[in-house]
Amino acid sequence: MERVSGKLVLITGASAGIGAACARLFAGEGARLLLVARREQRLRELANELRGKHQAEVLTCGLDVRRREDVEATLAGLPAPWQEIDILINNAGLARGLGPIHTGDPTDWEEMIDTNLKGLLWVTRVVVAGMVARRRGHVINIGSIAGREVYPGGNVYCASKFAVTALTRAMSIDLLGSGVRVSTVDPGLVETEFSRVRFHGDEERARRVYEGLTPLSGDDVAEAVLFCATRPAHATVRELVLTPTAQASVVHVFRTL
Ligand code: NDP
Ligand code: 8X3
Repeated sequence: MERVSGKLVLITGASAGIGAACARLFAGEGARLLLVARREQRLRELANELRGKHQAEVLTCGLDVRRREDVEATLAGLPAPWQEIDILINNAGLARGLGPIHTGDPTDWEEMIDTNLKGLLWVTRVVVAGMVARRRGHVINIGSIAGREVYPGGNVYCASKFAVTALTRAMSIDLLGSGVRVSTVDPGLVETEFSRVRFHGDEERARRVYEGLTPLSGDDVAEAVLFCATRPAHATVRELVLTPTAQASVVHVFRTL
């Protein structure tokens, strides 16, 4: 088994949900953490928690992954001990809206494509170049079952996550023999801030998404990410799909209401 102790792990979207859960789990395993998101105050609070609980080494960066120049400048400007990233967890992402294609808001569409697809590319381009030069590293994308199946109103969010699936597979081919591993963890329903963000702060509508079933937690997904990160060097988890037991597909969900 590979150990993550002492490894430098970059987590995008670490201020909430799955990203924050990954930060807590990897800190407990002794990893060094580079935490990225727009809400820097939240990152600082999380960093203080992890330093207190685990004596973790943590660096936080307020960064919007949609801004390519900022991504490049931030990563290029990291202090020397924080440059050599061992594991990149591409987690920053969001859904906006659930309307059909003819009434969808193009601003929402741009936000999803700019974050879930282009943001992932900007970060990956820089980080993977360093990994290839060092001949070691692991990219773990957080995709979704929405990147494998579509559902009503999922249109552009699904397209952005199908793109992540395509990129995971393409990167796996491009990086064959480079010493850099590529995995994707594709969850179903996870109760985080995701639905609140999707419905622009409508708490009641967000709550109903998880009504009548036990959804995954961010911690459940973090465990799957850690599993990918700890396989022995000769074994790579390519694609790991994790759903609540009450979910068989994007639309088949068993609810006790
Ligand atoms: P949350 O809303 O709880 O967390 C999303 C994280 O992404 C936040 O930390 C947010 O930080 C960050 N983020 C969003 N936009 C940007 C940006 N432009 N730049 C930097 N960081 C950004 O949702 P989840 O934890 O559920 O989502 C994490 C990932 O998991 C996403 O890629 C999502 O698509 C995926 N996923 C979620 C599922 C679910 O049911 N919840 C299921 C399958 C996949 P900040 O706002 O501070 O920038
Ligand atoms: C999030 C899961 O089914 O809400 O990627 O799209 S779903």
